[in-house]
Amino acid sequence: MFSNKMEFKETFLRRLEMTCGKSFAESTKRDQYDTLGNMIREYVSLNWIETKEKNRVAKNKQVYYLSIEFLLGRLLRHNLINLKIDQVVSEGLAELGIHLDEIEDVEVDAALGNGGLGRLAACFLDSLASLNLPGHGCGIRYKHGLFEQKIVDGYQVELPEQWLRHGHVWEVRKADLSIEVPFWGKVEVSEENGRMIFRHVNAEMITAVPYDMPVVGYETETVNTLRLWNAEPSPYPINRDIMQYKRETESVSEFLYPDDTHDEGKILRLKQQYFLVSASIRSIVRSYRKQYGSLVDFHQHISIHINDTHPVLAIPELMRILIDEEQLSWDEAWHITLNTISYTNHTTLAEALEKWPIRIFQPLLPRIYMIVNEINERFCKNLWDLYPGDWNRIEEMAIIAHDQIKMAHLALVGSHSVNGVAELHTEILKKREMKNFYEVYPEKFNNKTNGITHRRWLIKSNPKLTDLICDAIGNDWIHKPELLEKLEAFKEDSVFLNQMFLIKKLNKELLAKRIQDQTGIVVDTSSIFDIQVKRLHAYKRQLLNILHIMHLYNRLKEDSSFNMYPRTFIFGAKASPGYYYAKKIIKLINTVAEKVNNDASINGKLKVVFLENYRVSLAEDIFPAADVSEQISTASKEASGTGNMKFMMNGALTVGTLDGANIEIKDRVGDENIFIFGLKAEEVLNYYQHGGYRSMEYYHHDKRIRKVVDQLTNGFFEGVEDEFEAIYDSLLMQNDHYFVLRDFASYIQIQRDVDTAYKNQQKWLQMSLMNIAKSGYFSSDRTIEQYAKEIWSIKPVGQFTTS
Ligand code: CBF
Repeated sequence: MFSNKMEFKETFLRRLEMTCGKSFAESTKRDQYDTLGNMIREYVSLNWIETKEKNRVAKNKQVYYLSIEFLLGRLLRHNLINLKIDQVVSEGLAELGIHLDEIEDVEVDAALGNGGLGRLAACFLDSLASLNLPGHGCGIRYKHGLFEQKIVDGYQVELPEQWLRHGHVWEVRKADLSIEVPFWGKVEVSEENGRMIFRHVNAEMITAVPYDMPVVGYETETVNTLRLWNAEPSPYPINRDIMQYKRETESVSEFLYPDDTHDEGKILRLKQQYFLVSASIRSIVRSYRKQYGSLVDFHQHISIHINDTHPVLAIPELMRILIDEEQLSWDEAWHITLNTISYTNHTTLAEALEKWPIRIFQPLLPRIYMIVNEINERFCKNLWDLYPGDWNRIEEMAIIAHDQIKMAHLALVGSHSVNGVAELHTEILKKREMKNFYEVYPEKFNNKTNGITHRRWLIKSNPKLTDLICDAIGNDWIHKPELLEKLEAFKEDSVFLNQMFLIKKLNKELLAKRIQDQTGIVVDTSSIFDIQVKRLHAYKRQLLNILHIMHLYNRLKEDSSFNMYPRTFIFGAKASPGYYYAKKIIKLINTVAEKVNNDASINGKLKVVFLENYRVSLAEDIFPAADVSEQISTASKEASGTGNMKFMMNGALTVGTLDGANIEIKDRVGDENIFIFGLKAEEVLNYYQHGGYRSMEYYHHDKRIRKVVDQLTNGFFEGVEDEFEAIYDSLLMQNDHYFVLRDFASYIQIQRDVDTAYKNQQKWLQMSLMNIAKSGYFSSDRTIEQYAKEIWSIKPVGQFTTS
């Protein structure tokens, strides 16, 4: 399409006129964005076709990553970088008087996910393509992604997100590949030639229409596919009000559920899950049959990964196809299914473990229910053989018990691999949460510590640091991120460290400008930028952070000689709309911000900023500007975390508990380059099991605690006296389930250590350097290589086009 700047400009101008029907002079930024986006999508289409063809001809084993969430963010710049045409394009545009940044700003984030789990799926897609691995995503094309957050008077207000309002240049609708997904109806059972035949009749069909997006690998010809399914009315006849049917149908892909840790318990959620699974598996099987005919070797050529339990119906759905359509025996079908499906667990939070009442499940998915029931019966029978007479154990482990279907149990039984997302998390699964299952299937359990794509989270979001690294150690680390370790050699190089300092300063200035534009708050860029950005949840303990800020404020007010390095505390967090407590924390952060930021007597030593509508594109500006990364969850609660890795890769130092992947970060950077505090997981779990913690004692014995807790309700925040009662009660009346007060003293102390450390700039920069140098392990390339080798057995194909 173009191979140099001149050609690019010519093509761009021609295409702009042709697609928008306007002259260049008349064109808007959106016209320019659409033109460029379409051009780039077409630019990759030959390789897209070629990749599919290569996989088909070579009969490569493929993996399909089924996920109810893909938190993609923006794609324009990311694709330009991966194609290595970002420079040609930005220079070409500049010669036309267009700034690429401005065009990029037109792109709305594709926010089809809530947080960690969805963003992980997006990072994995990037790594799969960049490593030339045949791996594709399957998800839902929600009309509205995660809600847009506004802060009004300190409160979160939710607005529907509208990413498709202007269309989406990266997708291709493939209506000819639509799939009919059946719901409701009943199953007729008959016997024909000695075989049981199951017919799902009177079903109501929903048409799943695929929209494919190219997933472009870095410096490679590989272009994989992300297939998102759109729910549309089916042309099949229905016996009911057509308008109601249309509304109900479309609602299946209308909204992303705005929570990844609570089971909303809605029928629509179950519909979404089966819709995703059924459409994806039927379409995988359809193309498989075209190539191979029979499904007997399916598992040799196809791997299906389920990202948490949301797509777990993949297990009975594949069984259904193999038995009802392919006419295999139960045992044959089970062998294929088990060897095809693998499962990742992302959390041990009880409220996230999905359970469906039979009364909802059975009528909606009658044939699938029969299969789940059969799986359960066979499983319980096996358990009986293993543990004769141990009813309690069997009842606890059953897939169906007390009129409910336990999705995690189905996943554990029907997958050949079960992995946690960080070492500690996997150990907790094995030793506690899934102990019974681990005893039966020890060979299934394994760990795959999460990772992040360094292409988005370093190369794209921090170009200056990227250039500095390349100047210092060359470019090889881009393909082998563990080579970032070579940076260690610059630990004593004051010129290099000073450049790091200047880059951080520049990134802080950019963020400061954004803060001022968005909130009006002026922040001091020489202060410590101390940042906590993630979903708002009690276990993530944004409360601990804000109570500590209140404590610092108290110190500054009480003691004019209190010496602290100026700090800017920055928050970004969305609370699930129905999560009352989390919303109160947002209000508290904003209330503290209001008070602290407007108190001239503290001489700007403390600033508090809440950035609204935290999302991928905002995160890309935040991570590069951070000095301190807050990873302060109650130990044992955060399965892994991935923000911790993004901060580290951009040179921020972690203040964290020994939770999730923080532990592995500490193991790599060493105790001297991280700030660890608080209870350990073992201690927390022992408290939960045996009791012994009384938050009231901490309140009474530590006057620093008493002061901040009392301030929640004693009128310290004028006009909002009743606002924070729920928080006060959670800490004292409900015995502080997340150990905020228990960890408070140790948190104050570690924050003093941060203060002292930052004052020694040279030392701080060395610590920061060590974090960047050791971050290569946390690239999702390493994680995906492990999945590819140890779970999916897939191999790279294709070759790099350039060096
Ligand atoms: O594994 C990715 C992330 O998933 C979660 O966000 C999740 O279960 N939804 C966990 O809470 C994170 O710890 C984890 O990093």
